[in-house]
Amino acid sequence: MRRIESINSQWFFLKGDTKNHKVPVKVDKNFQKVNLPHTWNALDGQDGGFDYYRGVCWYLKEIKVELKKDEEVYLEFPAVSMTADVYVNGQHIAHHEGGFSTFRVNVTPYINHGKIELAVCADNSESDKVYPQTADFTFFGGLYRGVNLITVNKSHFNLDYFGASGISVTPKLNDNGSAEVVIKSYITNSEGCEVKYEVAGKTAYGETATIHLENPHLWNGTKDPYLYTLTATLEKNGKPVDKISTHFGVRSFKIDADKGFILNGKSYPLHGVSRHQDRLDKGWAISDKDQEEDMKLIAEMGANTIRLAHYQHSQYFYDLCDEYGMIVWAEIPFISTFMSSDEAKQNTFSQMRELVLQNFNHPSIICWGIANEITIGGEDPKLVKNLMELNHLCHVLDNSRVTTIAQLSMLPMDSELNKITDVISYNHYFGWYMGKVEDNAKWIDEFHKLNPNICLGISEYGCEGILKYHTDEPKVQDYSEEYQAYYHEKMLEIFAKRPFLWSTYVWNMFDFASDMRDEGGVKGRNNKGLITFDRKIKKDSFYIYKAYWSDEKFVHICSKRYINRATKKTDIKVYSNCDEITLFVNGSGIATLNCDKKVVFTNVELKKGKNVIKAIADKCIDEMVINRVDTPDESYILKKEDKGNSGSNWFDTIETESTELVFSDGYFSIKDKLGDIMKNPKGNEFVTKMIESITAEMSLNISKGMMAMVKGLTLEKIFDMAGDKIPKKVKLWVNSELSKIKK
Ligand code: ADA
Repeated sequence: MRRIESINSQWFFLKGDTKNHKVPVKVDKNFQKVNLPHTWNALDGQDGGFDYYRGVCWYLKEIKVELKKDEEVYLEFPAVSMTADVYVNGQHIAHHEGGFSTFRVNVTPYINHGKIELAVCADNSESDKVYPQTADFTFFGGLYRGVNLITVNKSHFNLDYFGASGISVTPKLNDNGSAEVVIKSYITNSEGCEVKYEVAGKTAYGETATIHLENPHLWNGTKDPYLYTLTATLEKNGKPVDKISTHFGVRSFKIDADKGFILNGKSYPLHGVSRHQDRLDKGWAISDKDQEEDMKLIAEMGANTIRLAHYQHSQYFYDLCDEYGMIVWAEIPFISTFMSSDEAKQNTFSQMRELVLQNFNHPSIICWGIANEITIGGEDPKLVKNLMELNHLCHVLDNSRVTTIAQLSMLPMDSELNKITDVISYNHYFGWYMGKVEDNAKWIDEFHKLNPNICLGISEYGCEGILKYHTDEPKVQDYSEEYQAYYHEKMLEIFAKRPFLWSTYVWNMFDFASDMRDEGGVKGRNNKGLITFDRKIKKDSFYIYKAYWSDEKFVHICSKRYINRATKKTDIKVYSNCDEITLFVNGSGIATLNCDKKVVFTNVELKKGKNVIKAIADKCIDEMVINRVDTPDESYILKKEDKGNSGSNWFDTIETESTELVFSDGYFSIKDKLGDIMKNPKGNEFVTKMIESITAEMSLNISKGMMAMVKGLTLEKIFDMAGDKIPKKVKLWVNSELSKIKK
């Protein structure tokens, strides 16, 4: 019978490559001892500067293998970032591209005197054929999900097919409420073998079998995530030689352009969050306990769906989603930068094949996401073809789920790209990168009117919230905890009135590492999380979601970290799912107000010095301390230098005589891609200075990495994205300056 052993302790790790990329056979002083899961970027991948080590590293281990008669042994890699080469006893035996999926290698032929000398070369350097190419997150390198040794009989459930489990289960719910469970298993060395399935007291035989469930207990989202366990036993000449089991759930779903998401025949509005798999000081090398903590926090808030962005997450997390009843959007990292080569296209196919085949049995997963903001660099016909083929592949591999895509906010509403996948979604940041939060409502309504038959979701929305910044007057891009909370209040109001949206996903549940970033005085981090990177602090915005989505009673006083206030009176905002809240200030009850998710006690008087504020509802209580001071506490306001604002009024200094955009052959214009202009030395000089001035004027920090992401865009598109923040005269001036530079 199969034995699975995790071989995570006592590896030898070499940061960097060997001379001439020679496979290391001996451990020398340059190696260090590490345990898996491991990444070499745990610290440099989160500290900013876009300078984390991206390259080759080596992992060595001697593994003792004891095989009984008729046994074989596999190494299982649940993920190696980003590409892997596996060597045994110095011989190259496997190559894998893509940093998020499982692959296995049969190492039986290489056993030498009861052991194998294993060397794994992991490489997260920039690649022109493996996705992701560029994206707003750190690509942590390493054996970050550990390694397993699987010993099996020569006859076994297949381990060689795209990392899949060797068994697929497709439950189909009939109209009369009964279900057929179609099971397929894949056997290696099947002569003389028979497969026996057992589930819910029923037994069936054959590589393919169907089990009828007369009255199935449904997997019904967070309300009742009931899971069946199917056991498959492989018998050879009447004796069991291999055994595996898998969970599955019986459910049906539909997505309707008007009614939204329907689970098991009933409306089930999807509201949730996106999750990245990293955390503070660990990068992607996280533990099962870390994953459980993530899930508990998401469940506490009352989300019922998770977009597992932007790549395949660990099996353990999909299992947790099944158990908690989360509806899951699973995707591959076909993100931001399109690579037009055939090799790169094949990589999208292989990552998708692995995602679908490895995760086929999870009832939580309802859609395969084929790409994210992939039109940043424009709409190349080759890109359209790649997307269509990828979409087709998903349907060939799995006709029980739908396909989706996360579109760039700027993608025109009538784009052909909205007709490829079964359902679509848009990433929108109105109220953060551009425009006002209210613009989201306008955009959604217009889209729905124009495309009444397209199922629309919002795959990303969010804004930064940094715990040290506070204000009484929240404004776009002030990075305060208060603006973030206000923004999410508005988004929830907008969604509540638009039940046709098939799903909505906050970007993001947790702050995450993006070494290229430098925003709001925090280097290397995207601060759009509702919870901090270390998972320790729930920001105010977490609680407005809890008020909308959770039945677990609570009260939460907002702006608790805004301790020092220089006003005699202040407003106290409370988020709660209780109906009535009483506020106490320094021991006296000052008012009891009705609460509908949120209530504001206005003009609450503060005495000098310490004030204790309590909010009470039913059995719930929350407390805060405000310190009334004489002068405003400057530390609550983001400093101009941290924003990258030079204080210049550069826009005012621009003078141009052009009154219209002129384009001449052989000369640059704003219709050229940023990257192309920058390849020309004069163009590069002009554009670099121009971008520096514009970003300073607009209080933005744009790092090298961010530049890399937009280099495929024309300047015209970049200006469009900035909307009316960049005056027309600036566009005219930039175009006329470019028109003086010969191509
Ligand atoms: C994009 C992208 C995300 C995310 C976001 C942001 O929409 O899809 O990966 O990082 O931008 O925060 O700007």
